[in-house]
Amino acid sequence: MNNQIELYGANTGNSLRAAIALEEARIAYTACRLDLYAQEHRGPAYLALNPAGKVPTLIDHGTSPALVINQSNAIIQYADSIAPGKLAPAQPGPVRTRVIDRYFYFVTDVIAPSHAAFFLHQAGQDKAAAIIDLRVIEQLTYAESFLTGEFMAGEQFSMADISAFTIARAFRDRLEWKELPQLSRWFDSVEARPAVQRGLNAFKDA
Ligand SMILES: N[C@@H](CCC(=O)N[C@@H](CS)C(=O)NCC(=O)O)C(=O)O
Repeated sequence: MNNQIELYGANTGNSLRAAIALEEARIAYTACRLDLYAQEHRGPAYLALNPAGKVPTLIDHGTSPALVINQSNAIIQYADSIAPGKLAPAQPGPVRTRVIDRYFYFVTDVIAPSHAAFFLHQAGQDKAAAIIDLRVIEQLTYAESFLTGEFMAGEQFSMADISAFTIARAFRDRLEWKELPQLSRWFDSVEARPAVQRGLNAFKDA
């Protein structure tokens, strides 16, 4: 272990969201890649850290006892708490509140239903999954109206951009980009950020 923080994950939206947050917050960490196909997330060692057998999981060995976080969005909140000002304005106030507001829009109105559609699809309920996916696309399309500034919640990159980017990336082949000039501009600029690229590569196959 090189760093006091380890991030266990795989090449999935939830893991990448956590990795991008750590990169953008400039928090040193060691990425520990799990092979989901080989069921590494279902082995006893990992289940002891995350009994649900899901990725990601963050361990901070710098606390006593070591802190274990199992939710990607809680990892983003933790990154914000230990590196204030990088993922949202450090001071309470209207700008920070707008960041949180937009962040939760993507978490609850876009990412959560997309997970539900994924499970419906896996259960063979393709018609129901398609209805929810359509709703996800509508909600992403609506985000065009958020982009009156450079980023999702104004002029500063924030956790709202991280939650928005990972789900927009998952739906990139299904969005009408030509009708979404602001979203298109925003997506390209977020994707080009060095920290975002490092996060996207955190769990790539060796
Ligand atoms: N709410 C959790 C969801 C975690 C989750 O569902 N992870 C998926 C990958 S995106 C997973 O581990 N799937 C493997 C499995 O269920 O076997 C979070 O945001 O971290």
